[in-house]
Amino acid sequence: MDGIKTVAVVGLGYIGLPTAAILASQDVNVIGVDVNEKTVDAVSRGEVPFVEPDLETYLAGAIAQGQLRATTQMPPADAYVIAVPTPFSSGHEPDLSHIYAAADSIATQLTGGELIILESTSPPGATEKMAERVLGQRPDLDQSNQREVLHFAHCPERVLPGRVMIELATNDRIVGGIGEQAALKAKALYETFCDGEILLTDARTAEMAKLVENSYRDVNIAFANELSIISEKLDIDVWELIELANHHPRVNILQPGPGVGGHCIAVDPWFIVAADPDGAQLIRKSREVNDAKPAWVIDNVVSKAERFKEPVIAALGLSFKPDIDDLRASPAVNIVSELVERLPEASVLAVEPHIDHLPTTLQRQSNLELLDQTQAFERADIVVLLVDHTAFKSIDSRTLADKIVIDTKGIWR
Ligand code: SAJ
Repeated sequence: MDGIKTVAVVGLGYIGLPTAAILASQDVNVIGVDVNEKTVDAVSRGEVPFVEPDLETYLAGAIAQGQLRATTQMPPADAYVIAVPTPFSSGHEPDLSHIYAAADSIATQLTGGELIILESTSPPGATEKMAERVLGQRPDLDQSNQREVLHFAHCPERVLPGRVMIELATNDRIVGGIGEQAALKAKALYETFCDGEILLTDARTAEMAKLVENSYRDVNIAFANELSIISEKLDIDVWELIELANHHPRVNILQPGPGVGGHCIAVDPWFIVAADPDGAQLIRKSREVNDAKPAWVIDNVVSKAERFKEPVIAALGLSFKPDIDDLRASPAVNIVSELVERLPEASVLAVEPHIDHLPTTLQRQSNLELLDQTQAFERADIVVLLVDHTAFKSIDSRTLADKIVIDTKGIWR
């Protein structure tokens, strides 16, 4: 594979760790790098610090066979895959500090000829900026007018949490090189484990493609969320409405919910807005529509709670989407947090089968408990369904008969 024997995967999170594990399952020597010692220790023991089907099997095999090791120190390697977070600042501007920190650390190890791939979701131009930064620190390796001495590429990840190990192997992959040689080298690396088509382009287009995919989904969820608000006013069942409209051969409306969460779809569209604030009208508005949905749910619950002196509210689900334990940027967490603030006389009973303790953001609230479904249903006056976990779908409708039900995902219709 084009002289690539050792790959350092920088950032052992939800994307970096699965990528490191799948690369190690091929004939590649992989070094996982993370600034967090606890993560490195867990990975070294073959433990996955989060829930992702099949990942533990891959990881345990790779560690046992000596194909993968983890460290906090940036090593020399033939290729680097950077998968660090790219959050946005309070003003919705992309924060590239983790990418720059990784690039600075990589720059110290380079000898020439290495491939440096940025996988982190990034605003257009980020890979070029990263390359400039590395070359700025290593002018000895900057021979841009002659041949490519270092190779830079952007290869956005597009895997769905919960299906990561399958989608890493089967999804088509966009590879954007700074120069054709970089793109071809990166393609050869991904071909070791990816059976999907590998599509070559330049780095800027690859960056934008990733942002566009998630914005497409965000805009379409915003459409569904707007329909749910309009339908409520018009006394129409939005779930039936969408199901009927989707029978049209060219209509495919997504599902409304309590808001859009996670670290991708609720973040990436802002990178396009930041890149062209005047042009990105629809993309910005969709973000605003989706971000406003939790407040709409909260107002609904608060108005239903008014008839009780000391309402007991069961909140079903805390994760940002079904059947995972990931609570980051979850609209359900925000809704529960706001409900306990706004209704101090209420008891809020959170039910989340995928966790065994409340996140720190919720722990201090005295009128909030984490309970199992049966205990919560025994006490609840109001049941608000926030996540369509499979476990909730089989709830017997008779247990809901004497409760006020607010079903934000339409699973009990
Ligand atoms: N959601 C709805 N209605 C829907 C679909 C989703 O309200 O019809 C909500 C979910 O409940 C969740 C949020 O949207 O709160 C995002 O969930 P998701 O399943 O749409 O997406 P993510 O964030 O788990 O993963 C997305 C995927 N992107 C696309 O489908 C275009 C995934 O392929 C990307 O790799 C990932 O973002 C990423 O890392 O960027």
